[in-house]
Amino acid sequence: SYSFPCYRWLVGDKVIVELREGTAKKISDDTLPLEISHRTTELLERQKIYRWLAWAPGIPKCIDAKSEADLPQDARFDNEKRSDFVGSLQYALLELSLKRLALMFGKSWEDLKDFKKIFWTLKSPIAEYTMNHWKEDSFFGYQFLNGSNPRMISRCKELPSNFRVTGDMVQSSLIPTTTLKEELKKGNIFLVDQAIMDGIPANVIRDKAQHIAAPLCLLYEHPEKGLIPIAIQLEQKPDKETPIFLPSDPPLAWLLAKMWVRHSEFQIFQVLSHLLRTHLVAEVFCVATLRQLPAVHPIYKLLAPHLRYTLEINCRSRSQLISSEGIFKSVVSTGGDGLLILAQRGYKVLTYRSFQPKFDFMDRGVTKIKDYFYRDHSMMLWDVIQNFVSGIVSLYYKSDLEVEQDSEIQAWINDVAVEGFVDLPHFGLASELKTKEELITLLSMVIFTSTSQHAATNNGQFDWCAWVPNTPCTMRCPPPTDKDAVTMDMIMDTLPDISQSCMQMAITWHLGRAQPDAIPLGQYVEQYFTEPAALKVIDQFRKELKELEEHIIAQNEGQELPYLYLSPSRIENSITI
Ligand code: OYP
Repeated sequence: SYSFPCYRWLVGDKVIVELREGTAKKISDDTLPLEISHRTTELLERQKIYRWLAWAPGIPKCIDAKSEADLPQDARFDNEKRSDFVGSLQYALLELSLKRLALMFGKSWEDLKDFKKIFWTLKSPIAEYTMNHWKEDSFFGYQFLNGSNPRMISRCKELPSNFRVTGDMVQSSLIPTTTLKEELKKGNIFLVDQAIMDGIPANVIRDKAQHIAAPLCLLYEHPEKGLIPIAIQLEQKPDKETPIFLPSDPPLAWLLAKMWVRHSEFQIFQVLSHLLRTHLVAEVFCVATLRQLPAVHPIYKLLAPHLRYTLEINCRSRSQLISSEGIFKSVVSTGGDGLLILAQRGYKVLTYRSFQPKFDFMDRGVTKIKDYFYRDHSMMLWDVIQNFVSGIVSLYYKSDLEVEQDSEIQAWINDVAVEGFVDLPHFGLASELKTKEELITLLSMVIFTSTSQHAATNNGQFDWCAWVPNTPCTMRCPPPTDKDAVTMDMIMDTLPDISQSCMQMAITWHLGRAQPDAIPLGQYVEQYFTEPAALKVIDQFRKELKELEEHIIAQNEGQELPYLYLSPSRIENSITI
């Protein structure tokens, strides 16, 4: 069975979709009037079934469906996937014996070690590592490079005017022979600025107001300790009393300041990096592809396997996760109005450029920072994917002119740029494709985003979030203003309550665990292409992925904290979860 229609067959004067042996064809390659009219008929039919919907203003458009039940059969999970998906969250709650704990609304844990009570059946080696090391500054720093949200950190050349750190404050964190000024110049100072959280309305859960802050965190690439935080401010607009938290502060104050940064990370990670930048972006290409490219088109055949199940998972997340009564509303601080406002802010500043790893790392000034495995693996994966895309595109397009004259491809890019990414003048993606190179870059971005980037953000979420104090999904008290007044009771009343912690654990497991029916990157189980030249390009792609796999495995051997989210065998071929 195929997810999306894939063959076309001529029987007398009838065309039967689903059953066509043979070669991919652009519109200019089809010569028989019947073939050409079939392309049109097929697209008209598809455009009736797959329609754009603005689910909310100011975010990408999506598929017009009230729930997954409205989707055509071709876009649905198969039975195995469906029962696994539905069963897995139930299983997590049961298995953790969270059922009873999950009902403890509003009840705080008594001590940090109590979080262990939900941490005994479902575990992962990195989640356990997190539990044992989460308080360490270098572990905190490491997560900005190789955690689930590895794109927040930028080189800091000059301190922002609203972040009043002085050289004296941070001197004791630096090696003695240097100064903050000198390190800023040398490029060893980095900034995580969570300004986008500023003023986001916080959720109210069971009548209790939750809290949100918009921290700034300064980091230093220490020659021995690696990347470490050296100063944290929890507000964007400081007044005289706004503290700057430092590693030399009372330990609980410093720990709580770091938790506030990690709490903002959770929101930005889930709503912007994960939902917006992978799920919703991939959906735009999915809808445009189904509406504008007939099944016989080479670019349809190239993309279809990378778009499998994305419509259904996104429908489920709109109806159960981010809806007004969904899981976000019941346990996350940006649930309610906040998450849409946050997504709209993130959408406004999206750039096509930032989806291309090379530019992303250059623009953030992080091309030299050490042990940035996410960066290194992303760059290698991009090259392998681009090589593959280039091989396929070159089989079907002999010149730039052939791209420019492919009316179906032009309708496709127009649908993407004008309909999907509606009202996004600064996105930087033109509504026409003029060259092979532009087409290759765009298709590489689509495949990279729906495979590698999704894996890098999604697959580690249990590892980094299962130990709830390391990445809290909500905060129940306002940020501290007096460093000397931070107590353990205050921390416990701030962190997620028992029931919220259970949900965080269960959902991140549900989404982050390896999917039982996963098809790994480059495995084309459903054979869309049949011609030998295309199969050869696919073979080469697999070969290069295998070499990359071996490289990554070798690099990680014996590492205490391995980075395996981007090893090709663990990357799914499309966004299915
Ligand atoms: C859809 O199975 C999805 O009924 C997950 O999300 C969970 C449900 C529905 C509901 C549970 C069920 C699929 C795909 C996605 C995405 C991006 C955002 C992820 C946010 C995760 C938030 C975790 C919250 C922890 C408290």
